[in-house]
Amino acid sequence: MQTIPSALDLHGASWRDWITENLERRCAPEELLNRMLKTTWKYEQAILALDEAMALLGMPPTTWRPRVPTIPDEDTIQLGERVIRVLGRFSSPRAALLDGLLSAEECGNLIDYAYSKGLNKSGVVDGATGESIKHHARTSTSVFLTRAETPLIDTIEKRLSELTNWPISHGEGLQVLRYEAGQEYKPHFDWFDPQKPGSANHLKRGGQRVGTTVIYLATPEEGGGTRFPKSGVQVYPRAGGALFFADVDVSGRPDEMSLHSGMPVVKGSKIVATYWQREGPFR
Ligand SMILES: O=C(O)CCC(=O)C(=O)O
Repeated sequence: MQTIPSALDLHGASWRDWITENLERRCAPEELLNRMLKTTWKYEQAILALDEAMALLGMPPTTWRPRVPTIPDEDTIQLGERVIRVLGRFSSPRAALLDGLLSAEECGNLIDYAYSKGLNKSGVVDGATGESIKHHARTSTSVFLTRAETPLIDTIEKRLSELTNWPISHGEGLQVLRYEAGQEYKPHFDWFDPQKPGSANHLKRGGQRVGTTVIYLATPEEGGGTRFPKSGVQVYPRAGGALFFADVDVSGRPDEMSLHSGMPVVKGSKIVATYWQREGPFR
């Protein structure tokens, strides 16, 4: 009979010893998880291994579990009829590149709906006041859509909630953005800096932003990648695909590695829908 290795043994005895010894030394499980995710450990396996070790050591295993949106550690994710393929995973920031999140028809219908509402020059949050201001760092046009504004938007939000295992009530509405040649969004964080006065009102509306999904609705002919300058990772937009990334680390702290940019479009138009998830219900 074949025995299934325990999660704790998945990466060999030295990892098993490292995990148990550090837990015995009362290191925070979140810190260990952060370190493990910078290596070959996958998110869910690392959590299982920590749970197993804590159970072996007689510690209550479920009290520490991180509360962040998470995409299952699988190559293919089936949600109802839809099959979503995971094309890539990155550990810092924690991110997954997805194919087939939306059908071509859904992309087209969402674009048409956004256009029917009208797109205006995009804004950025002013750190001092919290107001949305126009800024040379962001040159796209965009429109905010409220939660469940149409049956299609409701379907997409439910899909994203199921995919990331995060309540739909914690999601902000979608924002549809259009970039023409030369337009971009320079490096920025999606999280609100708790040190800046302008963040207070935003944080009151559901806490920190913990997850971002950039859904690619239209593929530009050239350029327009989404780039993480701190890790050097860049992904290229393909309509129907998406890039999920966590804005916070597994302890819920803003992740500096999540600095990202929408690179300038060189040719054609790039259209995306951005979906942000908060730590609590969004009001
Ligand atoms: O356009 C992109 O690729 C990224 C969009 C983005 O950074 C954002 O909406 O926060």
